[in-house]
Amino acid sequence: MSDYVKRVIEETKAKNPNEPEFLQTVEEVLTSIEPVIEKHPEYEKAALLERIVEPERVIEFRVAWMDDEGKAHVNRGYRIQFNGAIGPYKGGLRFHPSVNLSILKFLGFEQIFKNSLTTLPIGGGKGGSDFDPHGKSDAEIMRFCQAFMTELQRHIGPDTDVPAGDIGVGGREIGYLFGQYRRIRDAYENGVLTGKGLTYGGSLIRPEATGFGVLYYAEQVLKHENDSIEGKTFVLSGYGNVAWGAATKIAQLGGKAVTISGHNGYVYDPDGIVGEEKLNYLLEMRASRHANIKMYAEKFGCEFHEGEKPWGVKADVYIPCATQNEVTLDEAKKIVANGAKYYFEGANMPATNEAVKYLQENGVIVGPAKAVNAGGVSVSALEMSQNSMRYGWSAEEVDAKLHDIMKSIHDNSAAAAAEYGLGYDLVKGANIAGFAKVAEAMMAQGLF
Ligand code: NDP
Ligand code: 2IT
Repeated sequence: MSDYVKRVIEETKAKNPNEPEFLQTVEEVLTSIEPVIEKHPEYEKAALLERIVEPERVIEFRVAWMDDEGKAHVNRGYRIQFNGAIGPYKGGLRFHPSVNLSILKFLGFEQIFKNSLTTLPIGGGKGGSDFDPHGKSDAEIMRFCQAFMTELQRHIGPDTDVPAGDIGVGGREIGYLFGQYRRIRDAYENGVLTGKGLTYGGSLIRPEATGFGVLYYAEQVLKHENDSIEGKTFVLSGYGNVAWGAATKIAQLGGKAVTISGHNGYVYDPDGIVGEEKLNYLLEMRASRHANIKMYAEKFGCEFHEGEKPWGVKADVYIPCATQNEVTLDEAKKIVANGAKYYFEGANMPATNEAVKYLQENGVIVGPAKAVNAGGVSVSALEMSQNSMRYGWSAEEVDAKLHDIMKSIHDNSAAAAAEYGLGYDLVKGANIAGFAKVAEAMMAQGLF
């Protein structure tokens, strides 16, 4: 390994001992871009890697809100403005009890390279709170979002930092967040958030974008292998925004998703999660106060595997769409044993680094998160463009642009890997292609 890369990984570990998820991503990205670092000795003198692993700004704040019984609660809010070299900070907000600095720093770091890969001018950021939306009433969600935005608003803006959704933050939450931003700022700056409703500046296809993008990327990979989606069986985890979009597009392309999952287990539906009734039910479940994957099994009479993950189910293609580290080495072994050829990351960092390595070494083609799930943030950037123009594109126009972007992401990743003699390694290729643009912009802008 290059001495410079090795040193920065060690220093980052020493500086952030309590941030395992962040360190996992740093190790993955920095080891992937080694050949670029070797080609550019000037990066070490400019301390480029030391700078890129350090967020430009970390904001942490108190969020106090009142429940329906009049009891006060306090949560912690965050926004990580990780890297603004190629555009305003851009990335989602996650509301989940597991949220902490390590999780948001891994997501923010990953977002830098993902956003660069989209070919669009957006920097990397991420935020959220350890607030748990499960079981909360609509009024409680609204009061929490208002309290969260009361502080966040002073740090963001359409040209500064543009948050969006992630786990626990969807269209409803974005609406409440925007309402509070508008009330405090007294300006119609709707480019400050993406994933908005269609009546106040949202983009068509943004709700579908991440899941559709996953399949548009997958199509490129399968084409490369002289293969196609039609007739393939898919194992998915999650049942939220990304899993819904992916299952919808799989059905449209003639494939069949046979599993979905939540925190408490997975559902096996051998007939496939196809047809409007089932796909709409995913949306209903996700929006419900009592969201629980078991509801699907009961409604459609399928097997529910309590406390289990779906990776032992046999399929052609595996697409994790829930959360980080849901595929460990043991689970990667199950995927390989099932004879799978493809694994695409809908969620962010769904696998450990050793699991990814095992999949690749055993002939599974891995599409990494920062490439595969970049369709969501891509259409977010298109939403920003439409807000600036004060004009909206049709669903067909946005969908066509999304398709082109996902193809570029695939092609640029494959070309970057080939350029460095790495074959068809889409993991290293995505890191190299994403890093190259940010590195050049940082070098051009001087020491900062
Ligand atoms: P949603 O909130 O819509 O859905 C989250 C899903 O993940 C639910 O099925 C939830 O199940 C499950 N889940 C969450 N936490 C856990 C956990 N600790 N263990 C097991 N299951 C869990 O989120 P999204 O669909 O938006 O996000 C899913 C993933 O995709 C995340 O990794 C996110 O970062 C990533 N992503 C999202 C994008 C977007 O545009 N929304 C864009 C790119 C990536 P349950 O309710 O039972 O906990
Ligand atoms: O992880 C992600 O890319 C997102 N949650 C979407 C971010 C965005 O700004 O649309």
